[in-house]
Amino acid sequence: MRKLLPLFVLAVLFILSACAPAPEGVHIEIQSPWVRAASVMEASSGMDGMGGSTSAAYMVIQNPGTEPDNLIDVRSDAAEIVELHTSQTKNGVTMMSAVESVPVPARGKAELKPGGLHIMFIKLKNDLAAGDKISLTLVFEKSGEIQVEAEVKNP
Ligand SMILES: [Cu+2]
Repeated sequence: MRKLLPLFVLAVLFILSACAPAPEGVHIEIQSPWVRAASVMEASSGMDGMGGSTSAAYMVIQNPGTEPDNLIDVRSDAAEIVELHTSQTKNGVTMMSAVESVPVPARGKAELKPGGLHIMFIKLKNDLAAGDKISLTLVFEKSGEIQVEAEVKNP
C-alpha cells in the first residue's frame, strides 16, 4: 500500500496541472487585430455620412483572469480622430454611436467585429492598404496601455 502513495500523489498533481486555475486579477490578451482597408481619395461618400475617410479596427479581447476590465480609450496615428463605437441595425438601417468604454468580463471576452463594437478611425491621415500594419495603443482601466499591431485587410 505504501508504494501506491507516490503514484497517487503524482496522479493528483497531474490532474491539478491539467486544469490550471484562472490567473489572478486581470489578464488581457488581444487576438487577431485587423483594420479595414480604406482609401483617403475615394472617401467623400463615407458610410457614416460624416464625409472624410473612415475605417475601423476589430479584434477579440480575451480576459481569462478573475477580474473584469474596461477598454476606455484607443490611440493611433492612423487617423485624426479615434473613437470607440458600436453599430446597431434597426429596420435595415445600420447606425453607429460612440460608447464610453467596452467592458471585458472576467473569464470572458469582448468581440470587436463588423456590425458590432469597433474602433472607429475618422479622417484617415493616409491610405490603408491591405498588408499594411497599423499600430494601436489600447488603454484599459486596470491593465493600462497595451500596444497592438493590426494588419490592414480587405474584408
Ligand atoms: Cu464607427
